[in-house]
Amino acid sequence: MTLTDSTPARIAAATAALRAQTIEVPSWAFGNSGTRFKVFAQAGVPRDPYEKIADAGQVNLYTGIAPRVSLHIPWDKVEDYDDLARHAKDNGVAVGAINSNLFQDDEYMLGSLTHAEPRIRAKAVAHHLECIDIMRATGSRDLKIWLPDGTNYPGQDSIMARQDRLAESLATIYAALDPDQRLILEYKFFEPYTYTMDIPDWGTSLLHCMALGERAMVVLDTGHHAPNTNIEFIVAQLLRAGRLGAFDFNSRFYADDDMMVGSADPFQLFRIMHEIVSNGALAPDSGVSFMLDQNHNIEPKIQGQIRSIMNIQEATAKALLVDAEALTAAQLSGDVLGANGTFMDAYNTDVRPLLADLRVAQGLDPDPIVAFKASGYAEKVAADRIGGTQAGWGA
Ligand code: PSV
Ligand code: MN
Repeated sequence: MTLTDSTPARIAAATAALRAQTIEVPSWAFGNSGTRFKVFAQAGVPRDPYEKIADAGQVNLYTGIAPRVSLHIPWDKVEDYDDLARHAKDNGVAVGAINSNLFQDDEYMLGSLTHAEPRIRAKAVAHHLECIDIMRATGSRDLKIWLPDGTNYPGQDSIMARQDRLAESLATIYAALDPDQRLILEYKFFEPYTYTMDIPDWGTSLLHCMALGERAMVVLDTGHHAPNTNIEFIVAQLLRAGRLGAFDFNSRFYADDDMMVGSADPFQLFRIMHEIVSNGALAPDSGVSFMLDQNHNIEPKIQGQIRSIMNIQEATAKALLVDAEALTAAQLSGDVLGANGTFMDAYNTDVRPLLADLRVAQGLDPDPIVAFKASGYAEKVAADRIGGTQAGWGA
């Protein structure tokens, strides 16, 4: 199918929805990254949160749809958060979700929010109270928690007692939030622990969120499922429950690979965006925050973020071009092949001209990567950012 097969009305509606779409980028994507074997250093990588935010500003400058940057605490700790928020504004962006960190402290080896020792649980809770203060200073809405806790051996700890401790810790954190702030809770089925993870799946996250209250929502990281999991089914379930708070978008082949969104399986990304679009969750006030969570190991950082954003835009545009009436009619009449054909027609449409036109209409270059490369920013920061310590995964 080509674009000309879509009605002008559908194209106009798709364009309007694409104009309103926003995607949040993670500060940690701009630092050096790698695997547990090697972290590769790249020229021009930021040395502090200010430089990370400046790089995030570049992503927004060329795509026009990345107006927020998520921070990770303590990696992005600064003296003056009002000043950091001002710096973000000067760079055309705002502070997005504040991510807590429970995975880099020796005392958390056997757990943080679930630890058997009350003193260590209190320390982990206190870290979140600090994150909430940072949210107040930066104007951030979402406290994002990924819980790395778990066990490696059967019998190592009580599965039930850990859930009870977790529920109590989360309730204390939730109670400290302001009325306009949310707690968004991520799940992951394995890693760093191998036998149990304390929040391994969307069901566990959802149960905790429901016990906490309305402003607790689930975060779906696309890399955090077993191979072949039907992620769009989970998206539909969470939307139905009104508890899909955010995505951490990335792509994976084998494990939690954290690669560019849509690079491994663009069709899966389209299927996810179809659930979003067809259930009205693309609207800016839907409560679903679209975030990236990636670490670029071998590709240039800023371009990697731009590519991911373009991939999400393409999947979204295709989902917006689905002939919803024809699809519903085929579904209701039991026309299996017709329904699937309508779905695939949209997926197989080349939407790149539509997105290029949209960018031009917004005063942007039709190709954000070409424009970024031509700007000379990468060469400039490589020359300027000499000395100091480059930010890396974990700093
Ligand atoms: C954990 O794998 C995770 O997806 C969480 O979102 C963390 O905060 C992030 O990665 C850190 O890279
Ligand atoms: Mn994540």
